[in-house]
Amino acid sequence: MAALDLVIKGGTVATAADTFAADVGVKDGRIVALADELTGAEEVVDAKGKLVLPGGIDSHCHIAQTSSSGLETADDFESGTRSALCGGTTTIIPFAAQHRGQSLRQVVADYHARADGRAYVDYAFHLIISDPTSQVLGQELPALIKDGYTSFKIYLTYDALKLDDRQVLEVLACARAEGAMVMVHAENHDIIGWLTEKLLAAGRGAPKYHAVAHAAAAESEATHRAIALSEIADTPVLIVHVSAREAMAQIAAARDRGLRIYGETCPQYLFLTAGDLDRPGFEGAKYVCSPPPRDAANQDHIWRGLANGVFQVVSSDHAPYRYAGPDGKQAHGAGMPFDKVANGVPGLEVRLPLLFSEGVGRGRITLNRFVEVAATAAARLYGLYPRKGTIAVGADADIAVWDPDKTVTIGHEMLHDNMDYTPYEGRRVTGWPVLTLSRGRAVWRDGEVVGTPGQGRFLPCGLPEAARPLDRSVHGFDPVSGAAAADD
Ligand code: DUC
Ligand code: ZN
Ligand code: ZN
Repeated sequence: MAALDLVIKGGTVATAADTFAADVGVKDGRIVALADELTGAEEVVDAKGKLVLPGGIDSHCHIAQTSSSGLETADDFESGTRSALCGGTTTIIPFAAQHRGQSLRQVVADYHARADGRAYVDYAFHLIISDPTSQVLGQELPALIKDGYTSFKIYLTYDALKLDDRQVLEVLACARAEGAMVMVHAENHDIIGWLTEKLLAAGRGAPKYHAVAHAAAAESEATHRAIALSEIADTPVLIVHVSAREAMAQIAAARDRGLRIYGETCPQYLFLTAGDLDRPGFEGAKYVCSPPPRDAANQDHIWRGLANGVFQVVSSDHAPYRYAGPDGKQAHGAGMPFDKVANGVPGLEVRLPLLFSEGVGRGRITLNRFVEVAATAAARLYGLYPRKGTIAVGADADIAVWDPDKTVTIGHEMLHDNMDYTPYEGRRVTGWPVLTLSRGRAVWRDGEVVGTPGQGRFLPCGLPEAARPLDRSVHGFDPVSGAAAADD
């Protein structure tokens, strides 16, 4: 019997830290050897001229999710993970979303039922907490965190999801006590509501006004507030889907002060602008997402934040609502005002090719930084490292072999999700994975899906080091434990 199941031979391996020439040996779904020359494998993949990278982790995507307004996403665990693997992503972390009144335990069971037997690649769950009752925070959440659901998202906007500041503090206190990571959707609800009312009263309901209602100031105010609440509770937070310079500046300033504030951005803020919401007819609805894309100057700032470390992670925020159909952008009818248009854009499959092409290819970020924001950082932030997110002995053999010279013109018909459009139609990219392995099994090879639905497994997450409090009292009193602070 061969000592190795598979050797990836002659490629250039890149991790978040290093780039080096090595053969990669795989046995029983894990990486077991990295060496100049490996022999004795059942299968050999020739990776000469190719990059051998950790499979991507998409740590923010909406799959088989019921939105707060009752719409179902177009992608389920089969189509979502299929689309992911074709673009080199081997782990996804979607959401188990609580609606008010629901037991979190029941929500988790429900989302497992949606995923069971369907996924091509491995997955974990973040929780969405919209109803932080004493039962949820005192019992359900601590027990779920121990079971491997160690991150949750909270919202500062949307009627059905929004928490007030006091509720946020309670959630943060629970996260701190249990060691979980809190993700925050930071937009000021009342600013958006007020602007929306005024815009609609003035007859300005076209999709482009979505970007006016969701003003950059609404995002930066809420980001500032989330950071203040994080500091009060001494609990790190991760601000998701940051779109604009102003919110980015809040994160940078907090990090300069030594706070554990993390930032995520997404392809829509690097590649789209508010101008896309002004496409003819109702086409702009395809680009409605929150926060909205801004302008070219903001794109430049976001790229800089990626290069200089303000942002730790790039996720797709894949929120797939078709343009047509009963659960799509026009669910409330064609030409509906922007506040009735489902929020979100797809991007699971093209996240990494876009970022590689425009980031690494154009010298905006290094190859190692690409690996970090595409995979490694998410593994660390959400308690999956070092099993996922790197190429190292002992890690799962989740690997994408990239042809850095392959050019592809993105078009909806070549993608593998269940959508009826892509916001990146016609965009030409250079660099695409030619082979994707999930725990050592090929799932994508030379442009064909070769995996099987159901081979992906649920990943319980550990407690992330990144979620640890600073234990730095600024108040002389610890409001979470009730104790006088050590330096009091
Ligand atoms: N927030 C998300 O994270 N995704 C889609 C829409 C939204 O508001
Ligand atoms: Zn959000
Ligand atoms: Zn999202």
